[in-house]
Amino acid sequence: PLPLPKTLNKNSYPFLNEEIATFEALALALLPLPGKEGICTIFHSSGYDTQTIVKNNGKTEYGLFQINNKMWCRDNQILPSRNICGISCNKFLDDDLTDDVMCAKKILDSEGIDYWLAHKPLCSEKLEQWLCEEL
Ligand SMILES: [Ca+2]
Repeated sequence: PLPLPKTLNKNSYPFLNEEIATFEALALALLPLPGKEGICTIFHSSGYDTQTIVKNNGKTEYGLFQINNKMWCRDNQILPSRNICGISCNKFLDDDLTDDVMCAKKILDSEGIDYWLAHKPLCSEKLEQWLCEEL
């Protein structure tokens, strides 16, 4: 599991269990957004499952952050990849999130939060629905 960053005060999230608190910490560490939007975006992208692989429009997206093989990582598909993160896509399916977070930060810097298509419709405009699920 990812260590909690120093800035996270777990007492602020008494309703979150250990696992969710870790993802909340991850979202806080990763996304330049309030934590709930970040964790909501990750949930709707991969369901918190690091083994998620989705084929989408000729691209394949890997792992927790659904990082694609067209721009960011390289897999054994025929399509050439720009492989901006310089990494094998399989590295986004393991339990070590360090490389995932590094690549996701590059994506954020380059494309912004809109890379994650779930963010706008589900975690920005309709964030209240997400908050309700925790009651
Ligand atoms: Ca990894």
